[in-house]
Amino acid sequence: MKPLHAQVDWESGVLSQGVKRVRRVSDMIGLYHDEAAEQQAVAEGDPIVYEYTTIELPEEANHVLFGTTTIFPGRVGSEYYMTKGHYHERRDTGEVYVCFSGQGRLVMETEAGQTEVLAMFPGSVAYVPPHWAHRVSNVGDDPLLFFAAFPGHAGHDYGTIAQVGFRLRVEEHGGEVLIVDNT
Ligand code: M6P
Ligand code: ZN
Repeated sequence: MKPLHAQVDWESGVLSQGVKRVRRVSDMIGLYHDEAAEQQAVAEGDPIVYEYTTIELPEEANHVLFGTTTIFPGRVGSEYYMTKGHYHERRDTGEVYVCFSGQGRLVMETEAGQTEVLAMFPGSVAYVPPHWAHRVSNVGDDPLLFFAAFPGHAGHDYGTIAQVGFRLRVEEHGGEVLIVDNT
């Protein structure tokens, strides 16, 4: 294939030439801790939690997939708006995150039970090594925009997270960001 060129819209975070996907609270049922708050949010207009745009490329090991994500500010109960989060189907693949704007937390864990939380802020770069599940929460009052890149054959495994959940939750309590242990 030929090289390609795209552009990030700094306002919306949308990547030109990409395919945009929208995730609402109803797309994430069971992922937030507070089920009643989830149902209430869906009943009260089912807000958009995040959007992500990826440029469609071959899902092969020698390619690098990339895209941008915008997580809107908000909470379901005490829990900040977040991405679904996933392991890679191919566990031996990593990912790079570059934050453009906003304030977030990158929550990671391994199947062996290790956990890690890194702050995301404008200019922060985070590396998710192979074997770590990853999810991002927006802990600020503005949209959180970031760029991600990962090997083409990585694949997304949402099932493991849907079944067992993340060990850590990112919540607001008394105006503070709190990392709560689910286990
Ligand atoms: C980032 C990348 C993508 C991911 C997207 C949304 O852009 O990690 O691979 O699809 O965020 O996150 P999720 O797939 O967990 O909903
Ligand atoms: Zn990933």
